[in-house]
Amino acid sequence: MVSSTALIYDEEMMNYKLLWDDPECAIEVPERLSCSYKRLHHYELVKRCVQLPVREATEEEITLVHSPDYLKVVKSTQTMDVEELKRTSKNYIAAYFHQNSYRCAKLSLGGTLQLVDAVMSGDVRNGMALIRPPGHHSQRSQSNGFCVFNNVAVAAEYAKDKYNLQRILIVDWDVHHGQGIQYIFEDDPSVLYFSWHRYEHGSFWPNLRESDYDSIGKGKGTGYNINLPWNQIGMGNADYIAAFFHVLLPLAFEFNPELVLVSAGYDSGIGDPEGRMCATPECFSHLTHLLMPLAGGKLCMILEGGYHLRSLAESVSMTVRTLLGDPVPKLSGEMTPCYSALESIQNARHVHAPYWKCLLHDETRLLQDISTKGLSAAAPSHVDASIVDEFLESHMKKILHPTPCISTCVVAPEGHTHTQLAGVQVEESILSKEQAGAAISVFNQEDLNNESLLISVGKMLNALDKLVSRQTKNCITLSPNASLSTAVAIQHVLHLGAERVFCVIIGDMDTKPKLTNDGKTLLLTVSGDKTPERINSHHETFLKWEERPGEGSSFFYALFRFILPLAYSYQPDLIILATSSNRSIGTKDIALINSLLQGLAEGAFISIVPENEVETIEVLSNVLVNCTSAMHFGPYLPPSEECMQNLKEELAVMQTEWRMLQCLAN
Ligand code: Q9C
Ligand code: ZN
Repeated sequence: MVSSTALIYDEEMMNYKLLWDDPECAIEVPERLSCSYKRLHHYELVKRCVQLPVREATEEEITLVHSPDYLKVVKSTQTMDVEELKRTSKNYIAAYFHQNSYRCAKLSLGGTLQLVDAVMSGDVRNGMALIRPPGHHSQRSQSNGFCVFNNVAVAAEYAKDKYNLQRILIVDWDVHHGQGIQYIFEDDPSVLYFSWHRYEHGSFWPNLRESDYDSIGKGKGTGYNINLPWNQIGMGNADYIAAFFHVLLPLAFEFNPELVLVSAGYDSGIGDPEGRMCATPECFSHLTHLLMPLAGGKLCMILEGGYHLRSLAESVSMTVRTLLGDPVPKLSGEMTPCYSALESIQNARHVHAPYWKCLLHDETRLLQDISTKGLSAAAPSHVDASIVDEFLESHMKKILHPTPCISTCVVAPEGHTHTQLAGVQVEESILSKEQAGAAISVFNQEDLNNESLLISVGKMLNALDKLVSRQTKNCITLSPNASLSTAVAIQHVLHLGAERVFCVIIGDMDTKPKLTNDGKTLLLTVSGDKTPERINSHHETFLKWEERPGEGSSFFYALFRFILPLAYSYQPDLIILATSSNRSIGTKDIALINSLLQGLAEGAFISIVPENEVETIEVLSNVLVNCTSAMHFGPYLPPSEECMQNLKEELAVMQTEWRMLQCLAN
């Protein structure tokens, strides 16, 4: 099982820069690379990655996307003097050439292809290419927006050819529209392109009509181009996560890609002079984490923009940390998307509904009169870059905690052997008198005579102590009585001072956990049975969900439409995922919910499984120990009418309180 992360970096790509005065291009500086790399060093991330050398892309590779004439022009800049370079640059929009531009552009593209090869061959699981020049604005015969060759577009064509891929997802989280990528794949259904971008109704660069939400692709590619224009600056963590839940992720999972390429621009992060958005560095951890279950984990991050050096470097570091499988820091800020973001989300969902099954369940409607239209852009509030530096200095200290030295605590019956669990810490001690006393309220007399149960619960309580004090990243309990262990676990973590515990119960439990009515627990039950009565209005919810017969899955719909937005709204500090033998969803679905919930509560997660559920144990421990689930979900199977109806009813109740559930502006 590979679990390594590749890092592509070569300081030779710093050997070009702007040689004349041009305020528009002045932000694209060589230090963008060295600052990012230094920060990775600072966090000791470089040595944890597999460092791969760059190489020059060949002419054949370049012309997978670019015209031979354009290649000739770029090549000719090698021998130009400054005046000629300046003249050539002026033939394009927001572009500049240097004598070394051609060489660096070849390394930048070649480095990208090295990453694709490493990931596709299985040498590494995922990786990041720290490169310049960036690529996503460049077009068949044009340099544009600091981009020379379209690294990501060539990488997609290259991967299609070399590895015979049918479906590639490109996620462009740079704050600018990658119009170059859109043009190249507009009519190609094998490449799903998603871009969010500062747009302001077209008043922001590159000021294109075709950057709006209604450019959905052409011909056979109709439905495979997703634009999410931001019509206001200041979009933040909640807006980005909402865009992922309500637009990108359902479509991406339905598309079921074989490879994911990210146009990873960090000008969408806080402090960037171009983007003027507010997303903090850990947001990029979450975005990365949410993409990791796709394509069996084959995820390539390719640097695009990012012009606030500190913000760029921190966000790059958060991305690489997450690729390596470190716990994802809690997302800061209010988890309520803004009105303008919801307008954009609503419209993007509406125009794509005819092409994607998973969008057909909800009512979608077009918002014709967008609230911010006609308003002039907010008065330019000049944010001093150094204020952001100071903010980031303290912010990162606040959100980053040392990674627990134990990865996974295992509570298993005596003599249990399980390959995935080899080498992780196994709890040995049994239930002490005091502990039994504290947990006693959920035991009955019969339980107290059940020695194997007492031993299991005793070990679990020790493991929970380690979990709450963050000595262990997560925990898996193989229990002789999962339902009772779950009830004890909830009680114990509250006793240890947990403030917000998100409990997810898959299947039916005999012992009903005792819940407090103080907001300290949020209970979600996913079961095939009919809905019991709700007692604890906004802190208790039941989802009727059944796996449908046939190849494929529908569970991701419930995840992105309901479970994850609920969890992100609640912002738990601990998660309990309990599975019973009597469950209505498949093992893959359990693996997926397990993986995705790891993005919350800094990974403080306990999984409770019946000890005889061998397959579930295998899958869960793989996710917990290796932070991976090389899953392939197959096609999207729409859920039954009855399940959909139930989900809608739950949504109606819950979304008044939990704001990330909302995907309509009005
Ligand atoms: N004030 C990349 O991020 N200038 N390119 C826009 C608006 C061009 C950005 C001017 C920005 C190009 C890769
Ligand atoms: Zn950009």
